[in-house]
Amino acid sequence: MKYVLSILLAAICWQLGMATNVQSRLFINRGQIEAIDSTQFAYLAFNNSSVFHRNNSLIRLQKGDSLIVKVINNDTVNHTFSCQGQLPITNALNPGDSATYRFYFNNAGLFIYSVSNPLMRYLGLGGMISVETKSHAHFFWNIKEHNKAWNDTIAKGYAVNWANYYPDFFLINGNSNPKINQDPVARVTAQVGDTIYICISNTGRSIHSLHLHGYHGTITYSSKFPSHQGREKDTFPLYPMESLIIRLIPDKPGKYPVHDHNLVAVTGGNYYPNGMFLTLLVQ
Ligand SMILES: [Cu+2]
Repeated sequence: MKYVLSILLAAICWQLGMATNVQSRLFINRGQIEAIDSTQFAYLAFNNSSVFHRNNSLIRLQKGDSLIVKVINNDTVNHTFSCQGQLPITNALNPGDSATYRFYFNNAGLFIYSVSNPLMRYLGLGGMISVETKSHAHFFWNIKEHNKAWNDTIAKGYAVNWANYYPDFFLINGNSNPKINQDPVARVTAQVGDTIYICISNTGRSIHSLHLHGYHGTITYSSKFPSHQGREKDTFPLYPMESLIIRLIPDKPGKYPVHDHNLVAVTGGNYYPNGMFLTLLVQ
């Protein structure tokens, strides 16, 4: 009965356009990921279970919803959760500890959740929260880059000199080319005339400049440069911890590449193609 009532209430709220509580669980997991040359290296990710997965969980809500997120530290070191657009969190979670946070976003947009230690973010801990107002199709690109050897060095607690940082492994939602195209959250598929939104967060340490072939898109949101809203372009630089939303209305069918215009980012080690390289499929 209670279950039926809560479904009914949710349905009524939805009908009235009322806010709901979105619940999410984020486990901080430690694991290893594999590069195209089969080397394995240390990685951290926020996943919705205690099983390590290389892609951080994506959280989506409608503007007005509150987000109730339980963070479980399944790692071997302390972490302090952080979330853009919210007050700083001060309590660290010891290994095995968990805490529940309630967030409310006053504005629609794209926000990065992470941890306060940038080294741990570098190791992979950074995901996206999408606060939406539109019902159109949304695609999500969580972009990161790594120096594979440095991941192991940092994971073991050794220091690195960021002045000498040369990344050699590039990911969108935890995948590099060609696997990005197998991820329906990342791979844009649309019909001519559709309105779609491409939501991009740079959770890495380098600037990435993504180039859409075949189409121009309009920036509808930039977390770092609000004045860029309304610009219509085909190349979109993203600074570390910046998020962008691009509205695209494809005017012709075809399969068009999207890639990082910094060409090292379409390789993995010395392998090409790899890295941040996918296609848009418009029919
Ligand atoms: Cu290009």
